[in-house]
Amino acid sequence: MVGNKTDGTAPHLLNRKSGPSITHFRSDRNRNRTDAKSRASFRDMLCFVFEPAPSSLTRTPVMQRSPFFEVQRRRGDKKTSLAGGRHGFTLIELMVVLVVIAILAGMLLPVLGSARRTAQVARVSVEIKSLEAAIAAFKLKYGVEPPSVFRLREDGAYTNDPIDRESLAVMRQIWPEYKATDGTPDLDGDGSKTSVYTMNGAECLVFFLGGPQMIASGGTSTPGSMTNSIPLGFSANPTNPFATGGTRVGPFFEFDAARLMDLDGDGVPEYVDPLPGQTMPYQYFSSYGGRGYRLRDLVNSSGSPITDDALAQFEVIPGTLKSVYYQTARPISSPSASSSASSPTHTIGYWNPKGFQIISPGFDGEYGKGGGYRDKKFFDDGSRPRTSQESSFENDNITNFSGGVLVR
Ligand SMILES: [Ca+2]
Ligand SMILES: [Ca+2]
Ligand SMILES: [Ca+2]
Repeated sequence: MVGNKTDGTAPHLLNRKSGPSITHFRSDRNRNRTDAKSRASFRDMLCFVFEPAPSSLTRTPVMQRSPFFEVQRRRGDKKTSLAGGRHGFTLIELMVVLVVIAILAGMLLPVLGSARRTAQVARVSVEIKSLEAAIAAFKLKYGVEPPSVFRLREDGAYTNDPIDRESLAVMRQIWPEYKATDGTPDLDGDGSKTSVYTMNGAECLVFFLGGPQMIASGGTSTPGSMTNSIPLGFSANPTNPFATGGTRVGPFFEFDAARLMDLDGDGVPEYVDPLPGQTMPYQYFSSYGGRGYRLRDLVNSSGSPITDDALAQFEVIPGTLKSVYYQTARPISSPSASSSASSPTHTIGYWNPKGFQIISPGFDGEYGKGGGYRDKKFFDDGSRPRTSQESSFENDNITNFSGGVLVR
């Protein structure tokens, strides 16, 4: 077998090694025989190494049975034979590769997750900047920033209620030629002009930047279901700004319809940020051109104003943000009834004291309680100690005064 293999499989090897001289070949005949034998033995060893193992010892039955590897093997028949019959990966090799991939993936996934989170926060920050620009455009047109509490009566029957009076004052500033007591068109299209809308800050943000078509009949808390809320701005007719059609002013912001929701079901939508699965809206609070954040903006869940300073909390939605943010631990030295809703005193120490605050609840959908915040640190607001859970709710909030996430 050795001799046959030697003579039959590698004559070129012998010819090349034997050299040009026949004499030389003959004189070294014996030695060449020995060399040929040893070369044959070496080739046998190579064959032993590279020959496929007997089927009973094959350690890759799954791969060898796999149609994929069968096809690959047939395609590679020529190459395989030239390479001395080498076959595919062993199971051990495959497992090692898988383990290495798993380790690399384990190292990479947190980095990718962190990068994705950073990108999502950046998107919210950019949107908040866009909202700021929209508010600036609104102010450029109308001379004032949108209020953060507003009541609109379709029948124009405003009362002596603080919110009614304040809303009339806002409309006189924005549309001085409009006679609010004449009422509005049937904004929600329910067939009657009796609807009353008391808007909190989140709703004012949508209404004043989007226009009267943002009001819909009946609401739902599901984002994306306010299908008939269309941002078309206000009528350019100064005597009838809530009319539909005609030349428009605005909209000042292009709302994504898929992110409009109506948490309190009053027909005026709120707007949620683009974080995945977000269900709580941007909050908006105006300082009324630096005159101060006001108690009149504190509307409770039933739409009534909170007039007691002891309840001086921005509880727009129950269980959520209870105050705008201020920079000192206790800006309210002695909350008392003497500091009433009609004489706001909370002008010292707030963030953006001459502007407004926009607050996203962040990834956890929780605002926390608001209040004292400065230099990546939360303060007690004076009413009760802030718990670590309350702080954790606020740590991921994204605002227009902290350069992105409230606390990194
Ligand atoms: Ca109506
Ligand atoms: Ca609403
Ligand atoms: Ca939060």
